[in-house]
Amino acid sequence: MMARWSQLAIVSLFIVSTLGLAVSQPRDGCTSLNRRKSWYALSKLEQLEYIRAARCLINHPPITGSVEGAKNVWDELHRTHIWQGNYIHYVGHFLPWHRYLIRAHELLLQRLCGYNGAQPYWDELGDYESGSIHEAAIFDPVFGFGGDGGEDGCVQDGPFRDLTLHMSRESNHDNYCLSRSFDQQWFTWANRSNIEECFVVTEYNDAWQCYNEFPHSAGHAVIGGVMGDPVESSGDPMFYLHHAYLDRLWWQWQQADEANRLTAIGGANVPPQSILNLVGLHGPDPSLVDYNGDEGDTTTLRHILWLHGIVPNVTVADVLDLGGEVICATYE
Ligand SMILES: *[C@@H]1O[C@H](CO)[C@@H](O)[C@H](O)[C@H]1NC(C)=O
Ligand SMILES: *[C@@H]1O[C@H](CO)[C@@H](O)[C@H](O)[C@H]1NC(C)=O
Ligand SMILES: [Cu+2]
Repeated sequence: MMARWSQLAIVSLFIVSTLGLAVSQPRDGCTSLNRRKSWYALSKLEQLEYIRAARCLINHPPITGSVEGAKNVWDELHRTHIWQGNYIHYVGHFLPWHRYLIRAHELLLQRLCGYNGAQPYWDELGDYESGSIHEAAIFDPVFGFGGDGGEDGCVQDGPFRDLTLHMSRESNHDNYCLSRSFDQQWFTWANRSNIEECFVVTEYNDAWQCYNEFPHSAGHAVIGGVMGDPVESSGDPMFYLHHAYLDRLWWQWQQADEANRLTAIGGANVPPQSILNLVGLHGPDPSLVDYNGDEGDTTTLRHILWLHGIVPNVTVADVLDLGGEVICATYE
């Protein structure tokens, strides 16, 4: 099932020696950048504070009033990813949509839960190069997200071991545990050469597919369980640290040619049927096909990013500059 994540091999003969530094300047209406750091760059107190805020979302009453069955804000966030799961993946707006979802999550932590920090990311390359997924400190039961699933698949320890998920592909009234199934073999996908191959791709429409394939798939597949499901994966709090990591890679790519890549977009809006079949997704819900503001099956700057009213609608153009008003962030 993990192999489902692997698609569209992009092979490059180029290797670069440096991935560049992800630093951005605040622009427009963004006055104070959210400084997003590696989990491992946070102090122990900052780690505990993030976990407190993440747990707060799980205990916070729903805010939209429009997600049927939602018992808390976590359910609402989970649902927006599930509901649109068939057409925010394997499409040109894959990276922008997830960038905005990360921002929404960061804003909710700050506004609803008094979190003063920024969204951290999981340094997957660092953990891959230093050893086994089973040893990675980000899965610490106290200063991390708890570890692997047990015999029943459910996470056994840490701050999210009691997390009950209510949203699934089938229902808004489900009850299932946060599961994981660590599998070291997929961690190789997180390797440096896979990242370097994507970094040297010049066209956005090739680059997003490259990042999607191995750097993105690695984190989902190596954790497995809920994270191993393309649609339900956002039920695991690790999802946001994984996607922030991916977003940082994309931002590094954008920064390598800011003159062109702060407006670079493209790709299909509707995933090819062959991929939908392979990953177990189905075609777009007809009621939502026209939701995105594009005139045809190509993602443009006008494409609407919609998060179920959790945060206001924005367009792809609004999120391409990480230091702009909407995202207002930098990666360290
Ligand atoms: C990196 O992973 C790819 C598979 O995604 C593999 O083909 C390649 O050999 C790996 N490279 C290294 C240096 O481990
Ligand atoms: C946001 O976008 C969605 C999808 O296009 C649309 O259904 C909804 O009405 C929009 N919301 C607002 C407030 O414009
Ligand atoms: Cu996703």
